[in-house]
Amino acid sequence: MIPGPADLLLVIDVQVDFLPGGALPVPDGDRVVRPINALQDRFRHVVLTQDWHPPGHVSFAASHPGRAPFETVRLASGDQTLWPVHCVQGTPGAAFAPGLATDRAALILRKGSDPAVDSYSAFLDANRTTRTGLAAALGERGIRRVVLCGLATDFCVLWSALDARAAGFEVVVVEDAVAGIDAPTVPGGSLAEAWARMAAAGVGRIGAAAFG
Ligand code: VGL
Ligand code: ZN
Repeated sequence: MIPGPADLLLVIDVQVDFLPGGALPVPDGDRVVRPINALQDRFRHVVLTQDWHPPGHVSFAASHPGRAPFETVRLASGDQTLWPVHCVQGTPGAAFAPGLATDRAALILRKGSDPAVDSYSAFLDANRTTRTGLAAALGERGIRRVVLCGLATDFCVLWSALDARAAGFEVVVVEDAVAGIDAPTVPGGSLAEAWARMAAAGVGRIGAAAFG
C-alpha cells in the first residue's frame, strides 16, 4: 500500500502509562513505537491522540469507593470499565512514549477530558453524542481512508476504528503496530472480540511490511 493524499495515519494513545511499567500497561505496548515511526514517514497526513484525563476522572476505579480496576459500573453514558488512574493531564504518564516521533503530526488530539464521560474513541465520547471534531477536520483535509495504529487494540483503537467507519471512512488497522490489553472481564478475552467486531464492521487488517 502506497499512502496517497487521501490517506491518514491515526496514531492512538502511544503514551507512557500504556507501556510496560506504566499505570495501565499494555503487554508489549513498547513494541509499537518503532513500526509507528516508520509508518509516519510514509504518510502525508498524521494525527496523534492522547488519552487526557483530569484528576478524579469517572473512568478511574479510585473515583468509585469500593470498586477495583477492571470492574464494570453502569453510568448514564453506559457500562464503564474501571481503570487504574492513568494519563492524568500534564503528568509524566500522559506524555508520549519515549522515542515516538511527534514532529510529523498535523494535529494532536486530546480526548477523555470531560470529568464525567470517558472517550476511548478519537471521534465520539462514550455518551455517543459529543464529537471531538476529528471527522470534520479529516473531511476538510480530503481524507477518505484512515490507517490506524497504537494502543490499545481492544479499547481506543477498536472504538476509533468503529467510529471512523460510521463516519464514512475506509478503515485499516496495522496489525503489528497495535497491542491490546485483553481485559479479563470479557469472556474469551476482549482482544479476540475486538478483532471480530472490527472485521464485522468492514475494518481491514494489514501488516506494516505492506508499506515497504
Ligand atoms: C485506553 C483504557 C482506558 C486506551 C484508554 O487507550 O485504549 N484504554 N483509557
Ligand atoms: Zn483512559
